[in-house]
Amino acid sequence: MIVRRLDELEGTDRAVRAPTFTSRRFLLRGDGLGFSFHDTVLYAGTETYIWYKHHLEAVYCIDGEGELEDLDHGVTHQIRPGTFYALDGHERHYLRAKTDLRMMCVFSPALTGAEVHDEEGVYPLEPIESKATERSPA
Ligand code: 9YT
Repeated sequence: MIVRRLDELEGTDRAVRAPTFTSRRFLLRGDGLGFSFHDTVLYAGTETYIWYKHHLEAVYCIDGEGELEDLDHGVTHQIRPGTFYALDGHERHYLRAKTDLRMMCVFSPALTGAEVHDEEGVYPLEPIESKATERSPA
């Protein structure tokens, strides 16, 4: 059994920060479950372009307001707490956060934690060196 707490991930390489979001990885490929599990917060007022070419992802919003633009199908969905979406077609999409948007995410196959995120349509990530709630200047 694996038991982890969010505050234990802070300051480790499981907590990463990008210009538009921070992501805390509870499970990665090395944990051996076959999927990864992430607690991601997209920062208020930001837009993130994402294309997971090699992974499937399921996402559940637990806090905040935003929108998801599905570029492959030309549809925009509102996101609020309780909204779930699954990228079962590797859809290219934008995530826009009106407020801080907290999303619980599952990836299959599991992310290793060492992906080059440019290939996935997001910016390079860096380990968080202090608290996960701190942000770099926009
Ligand atoms: C909302 C969303 O797509 N989060 C993805 C997690 C992120 N790519 C990570 O952990 O690096």
